Amino acid sequence: MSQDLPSLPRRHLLAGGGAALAATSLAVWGRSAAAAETPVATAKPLPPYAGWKDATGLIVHSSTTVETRRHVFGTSIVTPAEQLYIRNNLPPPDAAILADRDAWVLTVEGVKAPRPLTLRELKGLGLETVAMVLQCSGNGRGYFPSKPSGTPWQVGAAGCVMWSGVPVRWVAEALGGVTEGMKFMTGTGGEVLPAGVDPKTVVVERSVPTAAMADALLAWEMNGAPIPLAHGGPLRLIVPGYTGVNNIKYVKRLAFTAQESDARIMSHGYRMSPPGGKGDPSQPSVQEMSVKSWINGPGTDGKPLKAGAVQVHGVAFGGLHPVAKVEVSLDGGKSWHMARFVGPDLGRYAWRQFVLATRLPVGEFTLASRATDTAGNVQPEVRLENAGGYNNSSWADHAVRVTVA
Ligand SMILES: Nc1nc2c(c(=O)[nH]1)N[C@H]1C(S)=C(S)[C@@H](COP(=O)(O)O)O[C@H]1N2
Ligand SMILES: [Mo]
Repeated sequence: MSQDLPSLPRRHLLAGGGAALAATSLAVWGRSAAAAETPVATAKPLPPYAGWKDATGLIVHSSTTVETRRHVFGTSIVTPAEQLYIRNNLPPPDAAILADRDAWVLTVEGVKAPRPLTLRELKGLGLETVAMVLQCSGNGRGYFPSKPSGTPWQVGAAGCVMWSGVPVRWVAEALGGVTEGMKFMTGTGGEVLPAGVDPKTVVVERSVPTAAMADALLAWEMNGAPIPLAHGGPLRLIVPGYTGVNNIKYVKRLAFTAQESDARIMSHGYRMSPPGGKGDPSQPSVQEMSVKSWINGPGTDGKPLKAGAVQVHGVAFGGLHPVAKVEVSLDGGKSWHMARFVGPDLGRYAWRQFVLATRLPVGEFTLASRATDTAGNVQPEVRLENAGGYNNSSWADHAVRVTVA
């Protein structure tokens, strides 16, 4: 079977060992780039700050990058904290910052009456909940044949999460409103920066257009519990519809600014650079998410799939626009069938679960899904090539090959 995996990233072969890898990947691989998962047996351990997570459901790429396994995504919309991916650009702060959560201080700038606010004060200013797809800009990078540097995420650098907190616009109002001429909302992470380097080159600081403020939250709760350190507790900026990096963890500063942040992660990071190129401020920034879907099962867990009735299921979301419909193909995109949405609609920023009830006879099938949003944007067949491996929404790359016995 290994000859069927020509484009498997070499690092996976080295990490897994040929035999173990072939055994676990028989049932699942993408069409244009192999999607074999790292075997559990050879997995790295979870980092201590995330030791409470469900190790068997996760691929640990490094101590700061942990991915949800495709077959582990459930069918009831919300991604449990134990299974949610982690991405830290810097080591997370010490857990001591959670000892007295309410004492956490956020400085707010670019408003008429700027002043620091404690989390305790923020809790008094408003309360809202939003269900939101949190997705790393590089989710799907593992399917780029060009093997861009960065974590080779497959589908699992994403989750649908419930966040509770105070709407940013109410915080701004409480401080006299946003100062005129401020075009951006800039959040700064509270990590301790390494000594001896220019802070601008390492700080996690991102700017989004102030329009994003309409639905943004300063959140202290995730899926019904205080936000764990791994996910940005005690306080996190939530910017629905925008890629993961804009959702600043351990947020210590919120500023309405005339210019985008000049931190390197903003000016050079997360740019749509031409293949072979490097990020620079003239290139488009990776910001709003675009319409995307993928199939999560059946047949993605490495176990043999029996012929007969199946419920082909997955997730679909639209970025700034809600998802309107999802089609499923059982033949690699030659023909498409309308899928049905499952379960409640948790709002425009949540993903929808979808299902196609069908029967699969003995054979090999390439299952694919293609979502369309309410603005008419259709998930593309082909990825937009770029040096960083960002924004992969190609339905072909996310297809899964299943063997029915
Ligand atoms: N302070 C801070 N916020 C951050 C990051 C970080 O390194 N530091 N990483 C960003 C990136 S790139 C992503 S994809 C998401 C990951 O969120 P999660 O680890 O809760 O899944 O957080 C974003 N917010
Ligand atoms: Mo990310």
